Amino acid sequence: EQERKRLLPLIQKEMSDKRFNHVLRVEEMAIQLAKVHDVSPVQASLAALIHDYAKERPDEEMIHYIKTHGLDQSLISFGNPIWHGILGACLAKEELSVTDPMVLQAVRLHTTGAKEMTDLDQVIYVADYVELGRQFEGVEEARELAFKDLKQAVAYETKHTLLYLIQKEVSIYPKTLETYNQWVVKK
Ligand code: DGI
Ligand code: FE
Ligand code: FE
Ligand code: FE
Repeated sequence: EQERKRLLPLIQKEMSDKRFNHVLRVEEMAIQLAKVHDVSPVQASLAALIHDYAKERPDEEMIHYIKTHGLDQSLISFGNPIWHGILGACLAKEELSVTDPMVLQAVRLHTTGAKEMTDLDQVIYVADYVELGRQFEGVEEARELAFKDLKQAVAYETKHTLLYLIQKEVSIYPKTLETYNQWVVKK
C-alpha cells in the first residue's frame, strides 16, 4: 500500500532500530490476527505501525503536550508507559495526517485496553503482547489464545499485565482496572 510506504520512514526516524523492529513484528502479527478474526488487515497494519510512535518523545515534551491540549491532567502523575499510546494517537493525527478514527482509537488503547474495545482494538492490544520477539513466561499460551479466541487473549494479557504491575508495586491507571473488571472478572 501507498500509505504504508509514506509512513514507514516517518515512523522509523522517531525510534531506535530495536523499537522499529518491534513495530514491524507487531504489524506482522496484527495482520495475521486480523485475517483470522475478520478485521481489516489494512487498518491493522496502519495501527500497528503507529502504535509506539510517541514512545521515545522526551517526558518534558509529553507533559507540556498534556498541559496544553486539554487532556486529562491526572495523566501527568503516570508516565511514558501510559502517555505514549494516548499521545501517539494525537501526534499521528497531527504530524502524520492519519485520520481513520478506528485506527487512532486502537493506538490510544493499545497499552491499557478499555471497557469497550472493537475487534481492531483487541487485535492491536494483543499483537503488541504476542509479537514473535516477545519472550516471557506464558507468551506461547497467549499467542495460541490470540488465534483461537481473541477475547480470551485480551483477558489473559490484562490479567497477567496487572499481576506484573502489582508485583512491581507501580500505580495502576484507572482504565487498566476498567479493562480488568470488564474482560477478566467472571460475571
Ligand atoms: O510500548 P510497549 O512496550 O510495546 O508495550 P505497551 O505499550 O503495551 O506497554 C508499555 C508498558 O506499560 C508495559 O510495561 C506495561 C505498562 N502498563 C500497562 N498498564 C499500566 C502500565 N504501567 C502502569 N504503571 N500502570 C498501568 O496501568
Ligand atoms: Fe506501546
Ligand atoms: Fe501492549
Ligand atoms: Fe509496542
